[in-house]
Amino acid sequence: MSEAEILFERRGAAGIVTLNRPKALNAVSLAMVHALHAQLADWADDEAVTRVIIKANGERAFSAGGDVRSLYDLGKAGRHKDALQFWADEYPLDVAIKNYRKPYIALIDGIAMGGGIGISVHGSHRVAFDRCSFAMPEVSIGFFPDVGATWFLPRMPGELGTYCALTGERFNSADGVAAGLATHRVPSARYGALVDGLTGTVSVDAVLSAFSEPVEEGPITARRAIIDKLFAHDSVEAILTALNSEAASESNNAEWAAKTAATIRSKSPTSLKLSLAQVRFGADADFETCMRTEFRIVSRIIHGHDFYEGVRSVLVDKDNKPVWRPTHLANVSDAEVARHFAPLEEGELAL
Ligand code: QUE
Repeated sequence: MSEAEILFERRGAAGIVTLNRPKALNAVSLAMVHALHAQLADWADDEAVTRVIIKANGERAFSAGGDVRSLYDLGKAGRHKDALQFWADEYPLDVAIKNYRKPYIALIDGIAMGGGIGISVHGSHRVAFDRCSFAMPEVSIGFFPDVGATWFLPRMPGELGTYCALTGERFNSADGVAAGLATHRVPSARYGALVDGLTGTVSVDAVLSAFSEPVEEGPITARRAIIDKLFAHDSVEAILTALNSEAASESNNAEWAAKTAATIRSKSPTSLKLSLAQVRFGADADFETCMRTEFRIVSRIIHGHDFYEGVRSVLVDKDNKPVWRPTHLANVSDAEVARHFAPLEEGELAL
């Protein structure tokens, strides 16, 4: 690494990880995946370290996801195997965090999307500060909600996970706690004091309880009843039909339903159908099955069209005018969805 993209230090009883790529919104690179996984393994066996804290440098982001632009370049250059290595190494890191035997505390005070959620939400403790903005926006870039979303989305209350996957909408700190993305809510003014508290020997739960504040109702949670009703369907088309009829009604959710339907219609049809299938599949699957399934999906998606078109429109040309292929939901067959979930001929995810 040229400048260290990720920093490690021990302070008191804590191993502290600091994401240090603020100009790239701390997007997770392959080097960061390797360094973090190795450091977690070291600290697991280090008796002086009783807890791990992960935080980020920069004002705007905890972590805006994976290094999607590099993966786009590799795929475009025909180097699919090299691209796949990123996810082959990232997903086992997410598993290691989920199975970590010491408290793993993510301090989130900014954007946490995609891969950034992967290195936070699977930890035992996740603190949402004032500037928190959680999202799984992969349907916007022709990708799919990965890093364990197959596991955590169906475990959100009601249909919040389905809503999160299909709209890519941002959850603020209040909605993040309600959805289970975060476990605690702490004001940003107390960030430094919380870090100091967590480096001592007082138990992590006791420190977090002392700093935590009650959570108000967030804008998404305020729509829980209608989200649960309209997003319960098992096809994207049926969800859109339900949103459209709500939009045509006299209800005070009509305007919201129209906007939400328009948001979903702008996303990759293939990504939408994959996402809904993941959320339904993951409800009854264990974590490692979910991660293996995601590796199957990504192994197919990098040979498709929409990932490149999505990244082009959002991150390369920034015209936000993707031309998806297929263009319409009706042209994404069940067989095409099933093909993404099917066992790999070779090279299943090694866990
Ligand atoms: C949807 C996404 C991502 C996104 C934008 C979307 C995503 C991602 C990034 C991103 C942002 C800034 C960076 C970077 C990546 O943006 O997954 O490297 O510097 O990683 O609409 O899924």
